[in-house]
Amino acid sequence: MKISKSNRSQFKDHQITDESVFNDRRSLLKQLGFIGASGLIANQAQASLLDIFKDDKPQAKPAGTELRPLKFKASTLSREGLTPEKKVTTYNNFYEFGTQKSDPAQNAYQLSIDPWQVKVGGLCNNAFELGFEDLFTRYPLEERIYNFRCVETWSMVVPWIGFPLASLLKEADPTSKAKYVAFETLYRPEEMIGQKSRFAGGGIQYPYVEGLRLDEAMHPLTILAVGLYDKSLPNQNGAPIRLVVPWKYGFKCIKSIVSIKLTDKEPPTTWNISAPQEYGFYANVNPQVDHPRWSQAQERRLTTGGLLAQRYIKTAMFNGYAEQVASLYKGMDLAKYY
Ligand SMILES: Nc1nc2c(c(=O)[nH]1)N[C@H]1C(S)=C(S)[C@@H](COP(=O)(O)O)O[C@H]1N2
Ligand SMILES: [Mo]
Repeated sequence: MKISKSNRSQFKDHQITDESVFNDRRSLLKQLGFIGASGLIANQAQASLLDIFKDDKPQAKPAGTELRPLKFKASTLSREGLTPEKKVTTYNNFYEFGTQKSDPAQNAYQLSIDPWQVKVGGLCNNAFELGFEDLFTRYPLEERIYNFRCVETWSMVVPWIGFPLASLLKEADPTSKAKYVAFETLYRPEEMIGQKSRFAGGGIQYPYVEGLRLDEAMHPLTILAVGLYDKSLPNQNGAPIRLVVPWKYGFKCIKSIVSIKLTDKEPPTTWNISAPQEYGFYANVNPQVDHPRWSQAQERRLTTGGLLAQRYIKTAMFNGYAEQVASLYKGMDLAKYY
């Protein structure tokens, strides 16, 4: 997310070096207006074009992340078009383990997730705690196949396993004063190099914090995920429990949660603290409201595992979930409340 205009465009991450694909990619970049229609590329431009193909190689599954099969009710949606598991688990944003997409898969094995404790409290009648085992057994698990759209413009389709956040909040029984829900990630610098070193952690504030309005949190599409692709979450994807709000940009989906608190005030959120002009509290996916440094009109969908492992598609309002969630924002100026 710390992308400077000059040399780190959102199209930096490609896994392809094959020349035929390179040509394909060139025509795509041309369509997008990245290179001149003449097809002539100046040396410097060519160098930076080559640069955008170089990283993003899949990493080997790290030792130390023990995944377990989960019992869940399978989704009835088609599994066609899912982003491959390997991509989902090796191309990550989790700044606690470094700022490069490949860093979390390499470093997150250092996080110990069992035992784990999630505190649920604040403005509610029934504060409680969940231990590691509770995360997988307290509420019935179901699979949810969701579009996942990062504010940086890449996107995936992920088969999550989890339970509605509403199930947990109903158990907490919010008081009438509760208007928001505040979330917090684990703070454990001994195991998280990004928390230990400001440089490794990209200079953001830790612990990572996020928040939702109570009605957003209670919405049936909002889940707490404990798994993906039939198994418990790999550490790099936010083990043992993370938030998934499919109509919002990915940074709302806070990972490795230890605290869920009902509040009466809008909670501070990490990326909003870091760059308030760029990242708002709402962060609803909206192709009409551009990021100050790039357009949000389209996205790079990471698809099959082949050479052409991505394609550019139009970004949909509320990430394709407008029918279900647009009513939450009736009458709100979405350019102001971005
Ligand atoms: N604690 C924490 N949660 C986080 C982040 C992070 O850096 N730290 N990154 C966010 C961002 S920007 C995105 S896009 C998603 C990425 O989730 P994924 O790696 O499972 O695809 O996690 C979000 N949750
Ligand atoms: Mo993101």
